[in-house]
Amino acid sequence: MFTRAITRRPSEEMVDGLTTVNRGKPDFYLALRQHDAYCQVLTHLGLDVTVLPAEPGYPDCCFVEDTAIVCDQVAAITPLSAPSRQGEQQSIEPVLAQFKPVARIPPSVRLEGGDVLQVENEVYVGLSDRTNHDGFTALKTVLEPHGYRLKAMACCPSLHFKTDVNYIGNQTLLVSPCCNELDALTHFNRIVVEDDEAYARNCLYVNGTVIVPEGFPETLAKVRGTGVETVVLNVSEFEKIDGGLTCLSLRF
Ligand code: CIR
Repeated sequence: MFTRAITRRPSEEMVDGLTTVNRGKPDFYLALRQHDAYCQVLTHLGLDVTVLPAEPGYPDCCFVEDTAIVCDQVAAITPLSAPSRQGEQQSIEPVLAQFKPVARIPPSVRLEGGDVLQVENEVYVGLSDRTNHDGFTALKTVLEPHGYRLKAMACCPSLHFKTDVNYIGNQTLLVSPCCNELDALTHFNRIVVEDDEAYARNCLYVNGTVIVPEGFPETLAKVRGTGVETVVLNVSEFEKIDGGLTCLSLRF
């Protein structure tokens, strides 16, 4: 069970956030309302939500998931790989330090939280443009002494591993067709989300409820078919800069 979350308000500069999609610029004021609704849902699901102010100079600052990997015993602060994002982690560290011991992943490696999928004590680290094998090894050094088992995963060509694979409870993953082939995931029940609803592979599981992005009816039906509770949230403005539901918070 999670008891806390950290989020950060989008910055007005989010209109210049990094993106690989062609959906136009985000509407900042609509993004603020969507962010409020997101925080309210987390609160409703029982989390004590710390909402940090936007960080000027960092258009992608609302995607706090990338700045740290938070486990029960420790939080690993990432160096962030995208040059325009390096430095976002500095203001997250003291906030996490209120709750956990923190360890810093060295800046010589590449590691972002969006590449790290945690299911109980199993930690899957996708190797992507943002996370390399040295980043995996550095995280392993921090987490293994606490009983976590880490596996490096070949990433399908997406921004982050969790663009393609997410846990929705009951030993079940949402996966892309490509990640459905990964041997290390075959012990999970797997629900394949086809490319026409690719964005909905990034659902967020919180304390027995799955938050599903609005506008993806097939995925919603598949998730509901597992019997889990669902909440649907519109995060269209974050989608425009490659951000999904998991990216918008750190949960622990
Ligand atoms: C980026 O490219 O870094 C942001 N525009 C999106 C980050 C999404 N984060 C995530 O998937 N964990």
